[in-house]
Amino acid sequence: MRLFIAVNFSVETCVRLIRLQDALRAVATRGRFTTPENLHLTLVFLGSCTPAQTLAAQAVMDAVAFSPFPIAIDRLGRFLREGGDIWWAGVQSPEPLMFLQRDLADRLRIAGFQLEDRPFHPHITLGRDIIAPMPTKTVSPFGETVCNISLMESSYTAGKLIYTPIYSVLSNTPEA
Ligand code: 2AM
Repeated sequence: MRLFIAVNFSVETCVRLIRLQDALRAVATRGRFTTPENLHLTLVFLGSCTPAQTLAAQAVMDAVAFSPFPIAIDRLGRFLREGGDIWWAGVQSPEPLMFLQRDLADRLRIAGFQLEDRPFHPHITLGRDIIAPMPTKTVSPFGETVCNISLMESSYTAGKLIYTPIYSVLSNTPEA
C-alpha cells in the first residue's frame, strides 16, 4: 500500500481552495487539477508499506500527542517544472504544525521508516503540469483548526487517483 499521513479539510476550506483553483484554471493553457476530494496537506510521505509497516505507522500516530491548532492558508505559489509547474496553496508554518510534523517523522524513523530528507514546506497541491501566466501571490488568509490527522492510502482505480483515509487519530490533549 502506498501511504502518507495528512491533514484533510472541512468542506468550507475545500471551497476556498477550489476558488483558488478556479482562478488558476481560468488562465491556464494546460494542467491537471487536484480533484476536490483529494485536496489535503501532506505531513509525511511513507511510500510503499507492508501490512506490518502500516500497523507501525498507526502505532506512531497513536503515540504523538497534539492539541488542536489553527492553520492558515495565505498564498498561491508554484514549484517550477519543465513542461508545466506544480501550483499550490501555501500554509503558514506555526510551531504546533511544524512540531507535529517533526515528531511524526522522528518517531517513524525510529520505527524503521526510511523517509525522504527534504525539508517540510507545508503546501496543498492544487494542480500539476500547469502552464498559467499568473504571478504567485498572497491571498487573504483562511483556514481551520486541525483536530485530527489521517493515514491515507493512495491508489489508482480505473485510471483515477484516489486517496482513502484508512486510519485517523484525534488531537488528544485539550486546548490550553
Ligand atoms: P505533493 O502534493 O507535493 O505532490 C500523495 O502522493 C502525497 O504525498 C502528495 O501530497 C505528495 O505531495 C506527497 N509526497 C511527498 N513526497 C512524495 C513522493 N516522493 N512521491 C509521491 N508523493 C509524495
